[in-house]
Amino acid sequence: MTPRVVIIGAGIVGANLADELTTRGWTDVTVLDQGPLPLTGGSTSHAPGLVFQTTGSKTMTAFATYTVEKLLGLDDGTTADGWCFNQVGGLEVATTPERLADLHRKQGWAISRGVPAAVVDAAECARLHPLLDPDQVLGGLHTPTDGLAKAARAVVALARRAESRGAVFRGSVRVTGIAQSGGRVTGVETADGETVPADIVVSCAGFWGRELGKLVGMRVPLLPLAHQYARTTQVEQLVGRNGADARSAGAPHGEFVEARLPILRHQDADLYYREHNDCLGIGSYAHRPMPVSISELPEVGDGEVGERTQPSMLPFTEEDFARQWEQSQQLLPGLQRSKIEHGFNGVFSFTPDGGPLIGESPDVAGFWVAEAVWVTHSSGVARSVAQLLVDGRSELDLHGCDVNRFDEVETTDAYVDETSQQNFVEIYDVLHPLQPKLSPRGIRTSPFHDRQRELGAFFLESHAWERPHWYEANAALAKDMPPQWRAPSRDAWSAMFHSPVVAVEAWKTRTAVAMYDMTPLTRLEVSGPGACAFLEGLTTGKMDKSVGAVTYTLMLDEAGGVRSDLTVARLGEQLFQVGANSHLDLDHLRRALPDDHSVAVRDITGGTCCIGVWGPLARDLVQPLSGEDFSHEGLKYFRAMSAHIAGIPVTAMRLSYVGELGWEIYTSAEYGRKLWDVLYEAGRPLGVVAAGRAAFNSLRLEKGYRSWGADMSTEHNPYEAGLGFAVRPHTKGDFVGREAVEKIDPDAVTRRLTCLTVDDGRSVVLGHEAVLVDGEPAGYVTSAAYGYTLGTPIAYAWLPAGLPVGATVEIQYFDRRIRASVAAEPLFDPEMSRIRR
Ligand code: FAD
Ligand code: THG
Repeated sequence: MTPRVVIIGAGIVGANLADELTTRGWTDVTVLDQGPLPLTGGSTSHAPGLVFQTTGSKTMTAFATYTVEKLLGLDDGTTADGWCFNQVGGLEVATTPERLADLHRKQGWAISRGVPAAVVDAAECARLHPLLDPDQVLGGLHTPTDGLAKAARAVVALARRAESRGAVFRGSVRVTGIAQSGGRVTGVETADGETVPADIVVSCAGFWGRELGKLVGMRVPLLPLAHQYARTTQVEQLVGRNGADARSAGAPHGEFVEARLPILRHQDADLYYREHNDCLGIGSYAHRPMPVSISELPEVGDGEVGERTQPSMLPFTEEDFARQWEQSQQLLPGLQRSKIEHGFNGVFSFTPDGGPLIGESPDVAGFWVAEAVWVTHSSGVARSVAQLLVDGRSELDLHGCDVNRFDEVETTDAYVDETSQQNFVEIYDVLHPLQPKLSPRGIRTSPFHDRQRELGAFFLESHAWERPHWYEANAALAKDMPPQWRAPSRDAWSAMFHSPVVAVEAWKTRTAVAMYDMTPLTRLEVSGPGACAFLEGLTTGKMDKSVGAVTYTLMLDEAGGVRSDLTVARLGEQLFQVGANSHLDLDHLRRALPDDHSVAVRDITGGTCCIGVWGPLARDLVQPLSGEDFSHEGLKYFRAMSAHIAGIPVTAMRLSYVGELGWEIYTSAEYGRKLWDVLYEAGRPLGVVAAGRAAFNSLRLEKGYRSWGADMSTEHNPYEAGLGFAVRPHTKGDFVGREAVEKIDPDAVTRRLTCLTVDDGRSVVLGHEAVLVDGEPAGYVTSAAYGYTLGTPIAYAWLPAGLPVGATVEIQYFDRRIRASVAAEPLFDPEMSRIRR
């Protein structure tokens, strides 16, 4: 007996999920939709189905690649027009040099993920897509495996396959409630008063997701927005090329295709194009964001079949399209003899960070969501959800997709509405990896914020926190900085959101002392009689140590993938403070809590603050302010103690992500500003500086410290990630992932997180670039920075194991190939002489 699953929504996501679950033998699946089947009136019903596979996210690309593969294989072959994917290729054109450069960057993402792609010149663009005026474009990115998904047909084919294995699809059934008992779902309630029993409910309700979430008190952070799609009248050049009368031996699927030209993106004008037989479809993101209120949508199913109103199709607002039509005629001159035949404003979902929403409600067990998913990613998302349900884990790293990745403030309607609209506006923009939101800003500030502003902090934003990236005040110190600390000048791209001041902050940290605001680091308190055993069961290290011990440890999943890396400080017999990576860690710990109430977990980030005081003079700064013993013996490396600093109660933890002597000094929020002032004043004679994230990131890479999410994730085991030292099964009992990691031979891994230094000593890369070995794509950069202490740019990259120290590789940076060498790590202070003294 497999669990009874009810899927809400028979769009491309729900249908794919029914297919993926039944393939895995979970056959008790019921799919309910408020609309009629198969065209329910949701976003899928009219989706033009362009599938461009490559984005900045490796996981999203993998989702898309699987969608292509799966839909290509979905042709049941019984009819000439049974195909579900028309692999016409994708072409993204550049009309500005910035865009052309960005397409080179994208080409690197593609090839590092096994998607063939090439940047081609204007003539080749016009050869691939003869409607293009080559004089309008500078070049383009051609991705031959992209194409058109026939989404509505795929829904039918997937439903048929799932039904053949036992799934049931029911149309015109509106879900109005979720039945629960003891914190678990037991079924769904319908508008007709029926209760359909369920052990697991998966909401695949698309842009209705927020409404469905409300039924269980879950905030689903998405915003429905309308997006314009228009169809032209007949385009002369297309007549006779496609459709039933175009019987070409080369037709990819049977004889009837609607399109042969590559799908086309003109991102500098926020436009995209596809053929519909001898007409062209045009999509526009150029207009103002048009948020949609669910209550104002037309009801499903009014009117005749064929012209039935679809709630996801709103009337076309012609005035919003006028300029885009002109731009289209300019790019594709053949359109000058055509008109807009009709159009609509179609509704689909946007989210605060552009990612989809996958995962289980934190409060109601068995209530899952898979929403804000494009057709492009639908099969991949469904596969991952099926893996989560059936196997307990997804092969792909989902941290950027998890519905629980947001802190509470990021799920409020005000935040979701504003950030999602901003994502609509920016959808085709060339975005720098560090580019911050302009708004909303200033939501979360540490108690040091006013002081940071006085010092000229340049802030970037993360999870609604303002985080100083560097401080302009330190520019005045540059004149005293020895020349070897000065970094070579950067190219324009890597110089964005960067300042030469960062060198000063790195120099001062390594030679004097610096203060780092660590407040935004997620801090959790785990307490209660069961706390120690609870943490033992979830981590790879020994937790049952003396009070005052701090442990760097990993949380693994069942397969040994790295779920997170944590610092765990035992502050009392039954009290632990956990330094975590994100809200996902809180979510994970909460789910794992024992039922007997012997453990409590809470997020204490908000009420507390932290300053990292690090550098060779850190002890000279802190000791005179305190009656407690901050000597090497008095508070050893990786130990914590309560202390007073100038009368302020603090917790000091002796550890340092930048690899220097010093402490993370925690206090509650109300003392924060005083603590900052006291330390800053006492540090003046020692040359203390406030230092920001940019120096922090550089120094931690010199020291070889990993950043979870960027450098490693659940896709990697600890040995591959260079974190085997934190796995200590001989010190403890059972823990999640133990069995899996014990089977791994640390010396036999096939890939490794590898430290590279750039040979020319000056080219700085930013992360996500492809890495080539012997000219072939072999991996990708995770994190990178200029290393000021060493005078070389550093990049960490996933690469095949076995590359010897000194081996040469190439990093593809835009259209350049930058030579780099495999280096022994850590690059800085491998003897730990800076920290242990
Ligand atoms: P839907 O197809 O909307 O399915 C959700 C279903 O849930 C609906 O059928 C709805 O009736 C049902 N439902 C909701 N509430 C309830 C309830 N209470 N009870 C029962 N059932 C309920 N994506 C691409 O990848 N490429 C493109 O080129 C592309 N172009 C687009 C162009 C336009 C104009 C639009 C509007 C969208 C486009 N998209 C594109 C996005 C894509 O269409 C959607 O992201 C995708 O179809 C969403 O699929 P879904 O299954 O999540 O949602
Ligand atoms: N501070 C605190 N908690 C954290 C971080 C932090 N939690 C999340 C993240 N950062 C964890 N990452 C690291 C990475 C490396 C170290 C600490 C936190 C570190 N490693 C030593 C090393 O590898 O040499 C520890 C070795 C050991 O186990 O003794 O210091 O910044 N509070």
